[in-house]
Amino acid sequence: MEPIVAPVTALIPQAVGILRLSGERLSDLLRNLFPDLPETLEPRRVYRTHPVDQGLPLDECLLLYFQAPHSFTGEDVIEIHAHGNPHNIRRLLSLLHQSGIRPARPGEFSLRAYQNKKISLLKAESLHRMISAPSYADFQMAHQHYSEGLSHPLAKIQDQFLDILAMFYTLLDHPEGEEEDLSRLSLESLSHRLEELDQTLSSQLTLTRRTRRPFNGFSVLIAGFPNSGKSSLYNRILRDNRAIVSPLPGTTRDLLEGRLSFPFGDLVLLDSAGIRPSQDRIEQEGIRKTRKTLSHADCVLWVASPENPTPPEGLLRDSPTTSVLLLWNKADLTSPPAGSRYNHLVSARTRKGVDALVKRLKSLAETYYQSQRATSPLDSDRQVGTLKLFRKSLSQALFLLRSGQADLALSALEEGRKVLDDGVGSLPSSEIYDRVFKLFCLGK
Ligand SMILES: Nc1nc2c(ncn2[C@@H]2O[C@H](COP(=O)(O)OP(=O)(O)O)[C@@H](O)[C@H]2O)c(=O)[nH]1
Ligand SMILES: [Mg+2]
Repeated sequence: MEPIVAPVTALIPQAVGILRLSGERLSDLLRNLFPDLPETLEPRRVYRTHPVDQGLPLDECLLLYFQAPHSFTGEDVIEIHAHGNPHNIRRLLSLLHQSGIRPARPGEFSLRAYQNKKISLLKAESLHRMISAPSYADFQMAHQHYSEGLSHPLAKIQDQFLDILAMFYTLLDHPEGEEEDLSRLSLESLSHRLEELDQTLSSQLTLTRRTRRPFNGFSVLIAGFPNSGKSSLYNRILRDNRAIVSPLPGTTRDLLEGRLSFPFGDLVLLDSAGIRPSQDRIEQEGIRKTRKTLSHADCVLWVASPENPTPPEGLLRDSPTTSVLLLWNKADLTSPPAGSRYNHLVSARTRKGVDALVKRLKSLAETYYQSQRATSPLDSDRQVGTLKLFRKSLSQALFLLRSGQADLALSALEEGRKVLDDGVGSLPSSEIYDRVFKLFCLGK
């Protein structure tokens, strides 16, 4: 396949930056840039090498070679370890492009691994989840799916289903009229097993819905009226100046996302557009997103301030999946009205109360991750879609079976088999990149 290259490490100042290359004729294409490499590279060897551009030494690198098919992608793969200055890495990338090695798309290495049958579709998705897992426990579960293909929930369901399908075929093969009672009994037990499978699907989907929240981690939404100090608080909690703070209402329009990483898992902090009637189309869209996120976030911090002391009636709902904390901000200016019930008094300006708030959030996040520990959800939305579609065929088959139409029930199950086959690993190649690999990170 066409040679490709991508940085595996982020383009930030760091000790080592790694580039990954895959495809045909790699060592020929590298000859000009790395003239001190031997004519033929030995597989699984590390070379110390000095890239040059028009006689000018560029850097000192380590180079590793994996020969096809014994590599991640199944093609020839080369990894170059250079000094991790982002400008250096960009320069090497650009010279590699000039040598005829094009930039890889995100996820393209994994796509090739899949196309060359080095990993299954499920494995590819487990790998993606391993990389983006918001906690170590989640990483471990994804790794379990990755390393033991059969323990993957989708593969287990497929296994269970194929057993039932085989049982159905055996029953239908039974000559008509013979041992009718047995046949009727067996059809009943078949329905029973399909019902059990449907139950498994239902709990798997509920479990996944609960654990795969939209923000990949314990999410905390900062919401409130405009100018209450949401963006200031966001910056304070993240100890960063990412969100624009201004006395003009309507400054924050999109959801901003920041992460705090704790040993037990990540906390995803979201800054949002203040809720108010607005004529501005972009601001309206921001407010629509905020309202939607109010019910999806794991925790909502409602920020009130002297300008707007009362939270809106009915907008905030404490539910088993979303906890609400009421904050009084700008405590450096005034105290909340007597009798009001705020969980925390803070001042984003002086930082007063912010540490106590972070402590509270940390403890909520820890509880969240503890309750997720024993679960093994699906790895992707695509897998969720597969199960939902499969469940439709299953319900249809059950309905037909109960109304005595065994042949039609079998066709419905065959439909279901196709859906599962696709889900587990045989998507049409034209769709595969967009549906699976596009979401992966660069260099993977
Ligand atoms: N005195 C005081 N002013 C604050 C505090 N937090 C924010 N502000 C000010 O309130 C205004 C709005 O802040 P901003 O964070 O942009 O509010 P947002 O619209 O809710 O995101 C800015 O002028 C901030 O400097 C605070 O704790 N005390
Ligand atoms: Mg703001």
